[in-house]
Amino acid sequence: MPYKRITLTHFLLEEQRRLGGTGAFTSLMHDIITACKMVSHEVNRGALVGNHGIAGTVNVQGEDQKPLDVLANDIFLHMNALGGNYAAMASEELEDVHSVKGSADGKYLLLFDPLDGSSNIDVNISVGSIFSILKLPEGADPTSADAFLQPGVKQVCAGYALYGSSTMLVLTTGKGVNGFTLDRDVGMFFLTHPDMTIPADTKEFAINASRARFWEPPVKRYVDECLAGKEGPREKDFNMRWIASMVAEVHRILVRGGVFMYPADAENTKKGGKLRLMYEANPMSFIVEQAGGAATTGRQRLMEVQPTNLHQRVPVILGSRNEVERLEAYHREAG
Ligand code: P6P
Repeated sequence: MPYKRITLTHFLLEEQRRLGGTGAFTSLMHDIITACKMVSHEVNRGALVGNHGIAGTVNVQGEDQKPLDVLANDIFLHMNALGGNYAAMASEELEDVHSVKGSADGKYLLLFDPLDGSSNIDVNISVGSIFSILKLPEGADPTSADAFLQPGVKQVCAGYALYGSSTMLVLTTGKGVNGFTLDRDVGMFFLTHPDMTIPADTKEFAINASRARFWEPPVKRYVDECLAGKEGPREKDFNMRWIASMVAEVHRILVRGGVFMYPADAENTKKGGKLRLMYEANPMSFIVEQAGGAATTGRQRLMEVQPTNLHQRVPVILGSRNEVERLEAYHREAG
């Protein structure tokens, strides 16, 4: 019955009542929800309004910005400042911390990748927004990046919006993972994927196989065993996926299991890896762990990495728990 559906706003209010919250959290989530709806609208208009191509600017990562990268970043900065809940924000698209004017009592810090996978925009493949919320530490200076340098276990909330065949918002506040689908006609997200859980085993792995020549031995061993199929040591056939959009990969894993790998390799190890710890790896690790999966650098639980830099990169292996643990064992055996 469509009219028995629960909106995301109702879901958050129920959470607030259950946890005895003050409403600040519900209010700050509302601003993120609005930002995601606005980005979804812009992504879906695509080439009709000149949102393809490049913006002619380069971000702090040294990557060509797409018009939608810039627009999504501006939307997140503006919409999330209005509620006065955040003392400061950090974005993949900004070198430094973005202080929020006039939010003297802001208790939270927001970190986000406003449009992850944006190289897929022009070819109409799913992209997403990733966000992570930390508490502003007591007495910390919100204008300093140091206030943000907290390990992933300190996150109070993490989520992503996936701009795919439907727009979904997937969220955890540390009590499991729930997925919501945007009903454009009503303009609301409705609960469609309650209590998302990742199967512990899988037959599907995701890695950019064009980097095989750079892989470390434990990763090469794992992938070779998957490719060996039934006749190999795993005694089952595997499937491979690579979308080059982390949000889409993680969502597939939440829905049907799998393992996603962007490991350290001979080419990226000097930079620390490819993906960013604070606003890609940490929020996705929180979500994956809350759904019963696991997330590691290969040598350490990702959410226990102590950050040293706002934009630091990190190796990422996450997904079905038994597969991630197998990869960790291979890293240990390799020494
Ligand atoms: P590659 C997108 O740029 C991203 O940060 C992730 O979303 C994605 O998983 C990865 O990089 C893709 O990297 O090297 O395959 O283009």
